[in-house]
Amino acid sequence: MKLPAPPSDEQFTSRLRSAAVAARIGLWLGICFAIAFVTGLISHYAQNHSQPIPFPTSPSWGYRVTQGLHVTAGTAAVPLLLVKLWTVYPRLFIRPPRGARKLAVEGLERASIGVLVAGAVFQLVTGLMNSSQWYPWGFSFRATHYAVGWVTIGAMVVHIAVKLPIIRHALTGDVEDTSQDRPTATRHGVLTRRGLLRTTWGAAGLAVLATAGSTVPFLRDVSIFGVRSGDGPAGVPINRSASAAGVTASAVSSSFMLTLVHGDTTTGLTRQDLLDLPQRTESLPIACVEGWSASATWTGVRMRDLLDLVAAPPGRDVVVTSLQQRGAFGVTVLQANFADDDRTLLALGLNGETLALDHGFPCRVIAPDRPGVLQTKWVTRLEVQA
Ligand SMILES: Nc1nc2c(c(=O)[nH]1)N[C@H]1C(S)=C(S)[C@@H](COP(=O)(O)O)O[C@H]1N2
Ligand SMILES: [Mo]
Repeated sequence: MKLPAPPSDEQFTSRLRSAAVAARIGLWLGICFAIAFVTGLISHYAQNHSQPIPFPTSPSWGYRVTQGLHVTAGTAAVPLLLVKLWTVYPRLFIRPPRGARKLAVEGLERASIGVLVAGAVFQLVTGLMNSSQWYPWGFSFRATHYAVGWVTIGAMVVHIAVKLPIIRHALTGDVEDTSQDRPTATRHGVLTRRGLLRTTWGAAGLAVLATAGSTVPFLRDVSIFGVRSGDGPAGVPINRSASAAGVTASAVSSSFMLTLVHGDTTTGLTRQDLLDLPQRTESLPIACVEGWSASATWTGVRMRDLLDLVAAPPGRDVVVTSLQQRGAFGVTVLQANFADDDRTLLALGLNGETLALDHGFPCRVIAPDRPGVLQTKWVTRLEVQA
């Protein structure tokens, strides 16, 4: 049996597959990846236990904006990447040059593009799967997405450097310019180059609208990708329910106690004890790493007031333990600057209602400018670190 021969680049004749088109889409793709990279670094840092430079607690909506941008930029990149790959993939089939040196240079360049494409596809696919809470893989999403982010950005910088002369020529010239096209790319189709670009911007714009809806309230109705943009108790979405976390029985148990620990000092508080302490109300968003966010008004005890009960000095990290036994979010670190911020609460109520079981009843952490994943629910123990 004879394998079919690979196509030759001459068989690809559409004049839409042009450097003039690829560079224009590539520019916006590059912008999206740069935004996703920078906001990704911020999110990764915000989730580190140890923060040599404290992550700021202001503005309270900072993480909401950076993480919303992260997921939106990634989603917008999906149609851009698909069209970009379509315009350039025939170049894969251009016959390799003769001569060892040229061949080596060409080989390296193609390898770097291979890394870039594989990395970009991996980031977009795992990112989208994560934001729809689908984790069929065995690896840590955060560590892998972070590492591949560096690799992808590195390969992107190499790619831009190598292609800079072509990019500059393409972007300063007219979109109809053909001077850098493959010789056979001359056939007119149903779309003009401008038409293809407009369609691509339209697709990216739709993707933005569809994701931004899970962050921007008035866009919520058009948000088909905003998986958890819908309602939960008190009008705030639920990330993981009490039953999924396996805490239903312990959370409603009459023997529930919040334990405060500082060195040798230990205090136990019931939910009624917490309600008897001075109550504060703060408007703070909950901003999930998966991109959705919601404004909310929380009522409860100021974290600093609780720490005062066990005579904890300022500047101490606090280890927060949840009733939740399984999963990675049962124990989190509330860094000192968050613990000491006046707006940080151990919330007992949400939007004027008693905190729902699924929102973390009997009590949960809510702090300004903090990744949702660290706003620990069903809190049972606060331990001040040395
Ligand atoms: N104990 C515990 N706390 C948790 C979680 C969890 O799975 N277990 N999920 C976190 C995540 S990822 C988010 S986004 C917020 C969501 O809070 P909500 O479900 O009240 O909206 O809770 C956080 N607190
Ligand atoms: Mo989350």
